[in-house]
Amino acid sequence: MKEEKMVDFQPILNQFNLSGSCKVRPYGSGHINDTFMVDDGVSKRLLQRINSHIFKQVPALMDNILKVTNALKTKAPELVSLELYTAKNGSAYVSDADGNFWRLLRFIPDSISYDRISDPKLAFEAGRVTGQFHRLLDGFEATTLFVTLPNFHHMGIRLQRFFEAVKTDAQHRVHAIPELVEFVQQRSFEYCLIDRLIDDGALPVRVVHNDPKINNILFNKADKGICMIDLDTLMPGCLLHDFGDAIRTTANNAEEDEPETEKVSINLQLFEAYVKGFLSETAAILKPKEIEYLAFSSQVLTFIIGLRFLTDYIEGDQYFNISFPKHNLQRAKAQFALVQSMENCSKTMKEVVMNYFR
Ligand code: ADP
Ligand code: GN1
Ligand code: MG
Repeated sequence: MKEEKMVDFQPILNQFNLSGSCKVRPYGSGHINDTFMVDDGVSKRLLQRINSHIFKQVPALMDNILKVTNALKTKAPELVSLELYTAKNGSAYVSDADGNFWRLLRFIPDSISYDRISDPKLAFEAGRVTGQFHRLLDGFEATTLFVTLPNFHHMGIRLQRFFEAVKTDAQHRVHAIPELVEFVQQRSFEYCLIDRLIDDGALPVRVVHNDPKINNILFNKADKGICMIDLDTLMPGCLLHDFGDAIRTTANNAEEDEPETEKVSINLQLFEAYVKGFLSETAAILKPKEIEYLAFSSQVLTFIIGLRFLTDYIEGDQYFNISFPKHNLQRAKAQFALVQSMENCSKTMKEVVMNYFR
């Protein structure tokens, strides 16, 4: 848990031409940045402190966001997408006296984000919005984007870091979790399959969001998906990473950090609805290997996020924002329970995808 120093918002707001009399309050439930709602009595905006421990190259990160949002606007001007305010210095971000970077976002009006859903209509919309993002950016030269977090979804490298953390065991936490270490060991070869396909050049390089969890999609009050937000991890990459990570949170019968792991399982109805929404936009652009491994990617991404939560727990909770001491451990257990459930349903999940193409 972070020890917070009080923020003096006045000098930051000044740099965006906003008066210090705005009301500012914490907003949202993201694990990485700090988000604040800024209300001047007329309009609402979102001010975000970009996590500089994680994002070392903020100018390049912001440039990625501008490139992609501009491309989306050009392709589909009628659609809503993330919009940044320009500061007095002409840039889309400013810094404060402590060297933190801040940006100001247009608050998309009447929008809602969910940490968890249970309505197939919302799952369909989440799939449709994510698929639309991929369809619109198909053909965008992804390699022009900066690689903000190298090897973000590289399983081999995540596993290596995990096993190093287990060996070092700096916080003396490993003795209590042998079954989790074994869970990882048993799957470490199988779940490197997407790495191997990428290394073999079997999957196209696309613009990938890399963090399309349900909380990073906005909906309107009529349950229509509006757009994807939280674009910090836009990078050249593999579409399977977006599909798999989205399923992890969209089609889970429980919360990401559910303490009672027996409640965690894949919801096949939500899975099917997401698949339908996603493929309604992407069926024509997907390559055969992407289709073949779409369902499997759900297992891989759930496993890798569980692995990251567990590594962070073992290393002493340096990365993800947590709300209580064993939060990362609880998250990892819940993710691994979901992996197990997906493994049990893997044949059905693949059939759901393949049925769409029959
Ligand atoms: P984090 O990286 O910490 O997850 P996000 O960019 O996802 O930060 O923002 C945190 C939350 O703020 C989101 O989950 C969403 O609820 C809300 N949010 C972010 N951007 C917007 C926006 N442009 N309009 C409305 N709500 C937003
Ligand atoms: C983080 O920022 P947020 O909460 O949307 C993380 C993702 C994880 C996710 C798990 C930059 O996403 O990779 O999947 O938590 N973002 C980063 O909930 O590491
Ligand atoms: Mg987020």
